[in-house]
Amino acid sequence: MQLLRTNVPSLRGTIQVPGDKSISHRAVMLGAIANGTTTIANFLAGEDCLSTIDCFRKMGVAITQNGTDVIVEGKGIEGLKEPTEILNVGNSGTTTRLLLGILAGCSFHACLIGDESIAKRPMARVTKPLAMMGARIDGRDGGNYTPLSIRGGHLQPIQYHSPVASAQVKSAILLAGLMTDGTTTVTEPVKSRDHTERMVRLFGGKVDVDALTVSVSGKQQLKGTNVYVPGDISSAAFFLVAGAIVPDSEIVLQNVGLNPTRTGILDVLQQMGADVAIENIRNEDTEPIGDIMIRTSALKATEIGGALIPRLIDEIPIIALLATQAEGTTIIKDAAELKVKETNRIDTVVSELRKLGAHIEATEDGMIIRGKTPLKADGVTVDSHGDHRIGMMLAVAACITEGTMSLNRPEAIAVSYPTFFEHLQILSEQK
Ligand code: SPQ
Repeated sequence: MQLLRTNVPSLRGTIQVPGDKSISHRAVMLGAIANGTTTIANFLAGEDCLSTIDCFRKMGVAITQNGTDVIVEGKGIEGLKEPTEILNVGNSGTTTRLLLGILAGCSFHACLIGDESIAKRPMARVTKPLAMMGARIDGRDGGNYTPLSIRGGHLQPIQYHSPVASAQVKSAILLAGLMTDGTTTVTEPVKSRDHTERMVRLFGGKVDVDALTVSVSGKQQLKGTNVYVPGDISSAAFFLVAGAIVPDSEIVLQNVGLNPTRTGILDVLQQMGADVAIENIRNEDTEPIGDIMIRTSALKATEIGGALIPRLIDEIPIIALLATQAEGTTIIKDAAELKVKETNRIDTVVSELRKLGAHIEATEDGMIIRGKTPLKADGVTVDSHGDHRIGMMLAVAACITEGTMSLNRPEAIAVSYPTFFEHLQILSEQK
């Protein structure tokens, strides 16, 4: 349990948020199946990405991690070894699903296990298409839940129409596709984040993209390379919202990843009238990076749905808080995927923000928030429910809350942003 700082007078200063979680996972995974050495700079040394490193070490890959610097000695696409231990994915959905894609192409047996939250997250969305390609996968509920066991190898390419816009589904199939003899394609209903596609190209591979369809051919040889991981826009989002709603604030976030499949939060801030500016855009051919400045401003409600949702899916908890401080009714729809994240994020956002007096209700595929509402707490205990994004949202909520409040299970935040409370402290100390 941690006492949170409430009623913060202002947040001012410049910080660099840690490296992008999605890109850090992929850099280790592609580094492991590439030939030769990969160096990764600004790696996210959060618990999720450390789980990915641990799983690949158990398959014989030499990986040196020194803070945010990582060196992966790639074994080539057929060089992974059958693990003698169970692979523990911890709290990480990305590790579980992308790893299954790679294991589907390996002619050996492996077992995967994770924490309590992972045990509730649906895996059939990847185990079904991977089984269609030829992998033998079993687990609870016919291979839908961990613990899972997989025996891969001899895969056939597929043409797969995914029922959900999910980068994890797309990536698992594309990674398996790299280990077939033909061309694998994945078509999504709406475009999801494209870090896997960009990173396969960075490792010298070929990926074709035609609107919502992505194709890879098998047996490509990937070459080890140098990867610089941009700051995580999903982590930056907490300070973007804090800068917009805490009085008298001005925050600069340097080196933030600006991949257009991830920048929905910036569109929403602009739609709601926030004072936000993007500067110094660079590195546009691989993963674009820039600096973002945000100041306190008056906000108006908005509607969020459709193709915007995959571009901000992980930011919805903090956007819900933002909406409590906007004039009018904000509607978030088409976001039923929130129910299968680390927690059911529709339920956890609504129940926790209500404890602070927010006018928020759950719908089948999102939420409705009426603002502007002053938040109040009288010794209230809020709960991350073991979900990093819920924990950080509540710590930002505390900054604009009158009274006193504590956070249960704050340790969940280390999954994606181990220095979150340090950064909050730095910004609240500057005048
Ligand atoms: O890795 P995990 O646990 O699934 O993490 C989350 C998060 O909030 O950090 C989701 F809970 O991010 C996912 C994201 O929601 C990371 C991700 C990726 O790196 O490919 C893609 C998204 O999931 P999905 O299911 O839409 O593909």
